[in-house]
Amino acid sequence: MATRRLFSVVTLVVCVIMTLCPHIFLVEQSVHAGSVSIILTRHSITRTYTLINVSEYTGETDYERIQKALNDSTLAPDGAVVFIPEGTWEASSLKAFSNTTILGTNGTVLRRPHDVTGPFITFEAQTNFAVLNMTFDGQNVTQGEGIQIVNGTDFEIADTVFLDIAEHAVHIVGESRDFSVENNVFLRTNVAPLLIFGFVGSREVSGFLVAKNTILMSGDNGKIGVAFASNGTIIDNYVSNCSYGVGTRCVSSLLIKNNRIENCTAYGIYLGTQPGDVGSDNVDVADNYISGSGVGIARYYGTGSMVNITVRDNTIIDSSQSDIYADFQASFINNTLTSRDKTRLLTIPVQFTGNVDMNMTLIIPADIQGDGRVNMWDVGIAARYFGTTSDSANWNRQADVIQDGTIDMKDIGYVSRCFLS
Ligand SMILES: [Ca+2]
Repeated sequence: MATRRLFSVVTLVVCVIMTLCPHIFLVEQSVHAGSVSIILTRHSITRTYTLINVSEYTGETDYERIQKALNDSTLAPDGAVVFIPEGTWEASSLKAFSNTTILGTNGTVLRRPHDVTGPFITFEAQTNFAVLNMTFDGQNVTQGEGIQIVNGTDFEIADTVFLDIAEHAVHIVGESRDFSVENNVFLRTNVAPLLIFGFVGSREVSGFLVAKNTILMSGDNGKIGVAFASNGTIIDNYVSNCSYGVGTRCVSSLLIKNNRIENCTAYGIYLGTQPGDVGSDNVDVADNYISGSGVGIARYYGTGSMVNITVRDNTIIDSSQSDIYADFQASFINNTLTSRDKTRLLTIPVQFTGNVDMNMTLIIPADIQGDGRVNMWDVGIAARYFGTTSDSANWNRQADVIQDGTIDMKDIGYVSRCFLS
C-alpha cells in the first residue's frame, strides 16, 4: 500500500479477454476514474495494473516528468500503465522497463527536442511491455530514432503515429522475441522506419507479427525491413511512396502476405542475401498487390542460398523495369503481371506456372515461338541461336529465355525442361 501512496495512483483492473489473436487492442481511450479497458490478448490471465499518470509528476522538463513516471513503474507489484495525457510533451532518450504499458490518448504527442538525437524511448533487455496510442514527432532531427528495443521479449507497438523521424522509427534488434507491431502509421519516416534486425549471421529475432501498418512518403530508404529473423508474419500492411515496400535479408519461415505496396521507387519486395549471410529459406510471398515499383520483386543483392521460396497469387503490375526480376530460384505460381516483357528470368526458377498478364493470357517464357505451348520448335529456335549474344547481328531476344544477354545451355536447358515436364 505504501508503494501505491508513493505513486499517488489508482489501481485498476485491466480486462483480459482470451482470443486466438495475439495482439493487444485498445478499446477505450479515455483514462479517468480509475478505469481503463485494454483487451490484452497476448496473455490469458486477468491482471491488475497500477495506473501511473504522468500529469501527476513534477519536474523542470517534460523529460524529467515522464522518466520519473517510468522509473516508478518498476515498483508496481504487477506492472503499470504509464499514461501520458493529451498535449505536446518535449522528451527523448527515455528509458522504459518491463511490465509497463506506455499509453497515450488521441492527441498525446511526444516531440523530440531539436538538439537531441537519442531514441525517443529505449527498452533494453525488458519483457512484457507495450507502447499504445502515442504520436512521436521527430521533427526530422538527423539520426534521431523512434522506439528502440534491444533484446526485448513479449511486447507490442500499436495504434501509434510516427512523424518526421529521420531513421528507424521502430527499431527492434538483437534477440528480441514474441512481439507485434500493429496498426501504426509512419509518415515521412526514413532509413528503414520499421526495422527488425537480429545478429548478422544468425536469425535470433523470432516470433513476430507486423500487421496493418501504413508507411507513407518515406523516400530515403523507407520500407518494412526484416533481417536475420525467423518465424514472422508481415501481413495487411500498406506502403506507398517509399523506396521499398518490404525488404528482407537472411530470413527463415517468413510469410509476406496481403500487403499493398504502391509507387515505391526501387523494389516492391526484395529478398536480399549477401556474402556471409546464412541465406533465406521457407519464405512465402502470397496475395500481395504491388503496383508502380521500379522492380516488383527481386533478390536485389547477395549470393547466399535461397531454399523453398514461393511467390504465389500476387498481383505485380506497372513496374517501370520488371514486375518479376527472378535473380533467385523460387516457385512463381499464379501471379498476375503486366506482361511477359515485364517478366525477367535471370536464373532458372524451380517453377514458373499459372502466371498471367493483364489480359489473363498465360505467360510462358519458354514459348519462344509464341503459340502458347512449349514444344520441339522452341528448343529448335534456342538451338539455332546458340552462342549469340545481345551484340550479335542476328540476336533473337525471345530465345534468350534466361535473360542474361547470351543464348547458351541455360536457355536450352530451361526450354527443354519445360517441354519435357
Ligand atoms: Ca540466356
